[in-house]
Amino acid sequence: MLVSLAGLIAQPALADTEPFMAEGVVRKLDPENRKITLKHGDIKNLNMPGMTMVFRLQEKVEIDQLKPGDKVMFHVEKIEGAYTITDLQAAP
Ligand SMILES: [Cu+2]
Repeated sequence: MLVSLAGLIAQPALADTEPFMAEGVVRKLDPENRKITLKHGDIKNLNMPGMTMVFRLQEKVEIDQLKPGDKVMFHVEKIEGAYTITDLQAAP
């Protein structure tokens, strides 16, 4: 009883509902084309290993405060065939 309860609590209950935030470092900013190049860690919701690549930015995502070298946390989804960042925050 206690063991199974502990097992339940240990499960990442929010994993299916909370968007996965990947880690990244800004390499290049292209605000005119709404694109950003990031060196990123594992993106678990896309089964993507770490690499450096270009992402599209959803309209609401602001990058005005960013500069190359900044660490960020971000959520990306494949939208209309393009890897699109839907949420991006400066990493603590
Ligand atoms: Cu990638």
